Amino acid sequence: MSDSAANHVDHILTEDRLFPPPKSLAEGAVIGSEAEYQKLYDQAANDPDTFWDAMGKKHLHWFEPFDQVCQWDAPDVAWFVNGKTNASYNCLDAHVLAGNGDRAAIIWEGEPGDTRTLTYSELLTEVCKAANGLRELGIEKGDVVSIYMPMTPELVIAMLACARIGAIHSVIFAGFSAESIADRNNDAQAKLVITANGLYRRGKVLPLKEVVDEALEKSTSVKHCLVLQRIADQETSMIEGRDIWWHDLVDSASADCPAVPLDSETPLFILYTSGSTGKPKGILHTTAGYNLWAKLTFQWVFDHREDDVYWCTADCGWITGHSYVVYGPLTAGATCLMYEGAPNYPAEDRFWELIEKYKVTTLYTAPTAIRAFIKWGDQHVDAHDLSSLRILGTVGEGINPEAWMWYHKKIGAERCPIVDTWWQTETGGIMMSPLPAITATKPGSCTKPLPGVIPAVIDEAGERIEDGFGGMLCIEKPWPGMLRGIWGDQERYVEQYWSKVPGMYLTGDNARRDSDGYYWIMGRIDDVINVSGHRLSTIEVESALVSHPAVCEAAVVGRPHELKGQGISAFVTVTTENPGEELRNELRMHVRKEIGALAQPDDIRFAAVLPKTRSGKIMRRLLRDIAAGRESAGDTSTLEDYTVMAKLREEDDN
Ligand code: 6R9
Repeated sequence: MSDSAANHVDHILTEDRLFPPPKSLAEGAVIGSEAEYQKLYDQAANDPDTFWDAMGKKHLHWFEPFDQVCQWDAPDVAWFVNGKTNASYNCLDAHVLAGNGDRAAIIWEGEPGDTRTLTYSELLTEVCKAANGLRELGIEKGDVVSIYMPMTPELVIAMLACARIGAIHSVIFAGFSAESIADRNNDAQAKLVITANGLYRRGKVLPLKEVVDEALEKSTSVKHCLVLQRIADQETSMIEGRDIWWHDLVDSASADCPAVPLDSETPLFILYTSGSTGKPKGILHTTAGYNLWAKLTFQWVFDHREDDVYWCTADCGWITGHSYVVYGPLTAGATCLMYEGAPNYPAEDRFWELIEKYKVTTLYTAPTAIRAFIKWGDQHVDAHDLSSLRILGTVGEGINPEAWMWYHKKIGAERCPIVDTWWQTETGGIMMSPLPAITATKPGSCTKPLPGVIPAVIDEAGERIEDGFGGMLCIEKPWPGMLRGIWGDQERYVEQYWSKVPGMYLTGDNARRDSDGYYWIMGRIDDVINVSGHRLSTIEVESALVSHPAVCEAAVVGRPHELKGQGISAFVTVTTENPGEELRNELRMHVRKEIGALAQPDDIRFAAVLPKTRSGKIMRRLLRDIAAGRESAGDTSTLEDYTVMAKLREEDDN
């Protein structure tokens, strides 16, 4: 264990397993050798203008060329200045004009088993019709459109229709409350809400339109509501003059709608993410830089090949859905599987059934899903042929090494590289990740930065930290996909991302770089636990707990402690029925043995479930309140299941 200075985060978990990339992937790979990666990385770092000039010209269509690559005056940035492009053109027209219109763009499966395939030509037609429909409703360039829809092709069509005419989409997870929708509508001054009359979830119908109706009572700027009839025989109240059926508007609209040439910095979308406290913030991304970053990172990280069937399981209500269901893969001309429903409906093998059925080559999912699969049991996996898989990906949280090993062995049959991709809503696309054909992976590390990403690890005093110690992860130089601001709140933008470490983008995560130059994300800065002056990262203690066979998931938080400053509270879900004092002691000893006495939890609570965001991230902030015995303050609008908190408090009382 390192000597603990107050300025850095201690690193106590040792992980020395190393998995070389499969040799078979090198031939024909997008980035096929270490030398090639190093060349790209060095070019982007040393001569960014030349590098991005070439990348911009090669990978996007320009109605008018840009005359400057990057204008940077931290934190203000503009990429591909004065160029004109269009993200919907890059996603659709470009492929159709290149003769690839018949290639499948989206292979969709609804939860009840209904299916639909859209080729690039068909998707283009649908997007044009929808874009003309939006215009009929008075939507113009610069208007904000909220989208609250199930994972159906129309969700993608709605996003691209906005992009086509320069309207700004704001996708809201279908499942958020009426209040959350109204907040977002009002903050963005949305003019239109696009929704559906329902969605299927675990065999039930959720009446989305009813939620929207309630939201619209408090949404002052919204003029219209466009409603997809997802559920055929669902009674749906429609308010005359305000509400329009998608099929009434779009089906008869003209399919002729040329993409509008848009300035590179035209806002493409706003996406609300929960701040740790206070109201959600609308992260703003603009057209050209974001589009390029999404495409390039998709190609690099998933080593995209023409015959791939790629499946990103994320919902479009999350940034992963924006960048890796829509803009990245479609700009790259990929064939994407899209699935509407739950992973455990009708049974816990739905994902494996889909992979077998569609011969999926690339699977991109989240640690929360992987932990659920482990819990549900290997028999669901064993029943299916997963030999089509080539590459596995993960995103959203750190993946505990034991979950990584399961993914590697059970899903990847020890032959598929795992790309553990670290990035954020704010970064627009993947920032650090293994490259499947060349990077030797270590379970729990997102390995190395992609070309164009210059990370720095900084201590509390603002100094760079030497390798091996944890500190605040910052990004030194601008990159094309970076956020351009928080919608309507420039002050918060500067304060949150640009003031603590001057001139650098502050990610809000802690990280450490090891002696091989690999990065290890250590969790959010706010989550660090200070035990007797030692600053511990949550993920390391959690990974130690998860490495015990009885533990499925673990969340660790600090709580006030008279002697140590902070004590460690652990919340765990386990496979054992009726866990008690014996297991509690065993887990304490296990952590002690794995990473040391200092990290031994002071209290361990067995929970049925942990509070998570809708994208599956454990909400440690809420657990901190429980551990400290306080009421929860701050925003809980992104919490997946409100009853979880009540259950945890009940368990606490017992
Ligand atoms: C894409 C996305 C961002 C935060 C990020 C970090 C955590 C995401 C991770 C990871 C460890 C990874 N995070 N990927 N932590 N390893 N591979 O998740 O965006 O929803 O904005 O969350 O998620 O803490 O700062 P977003």
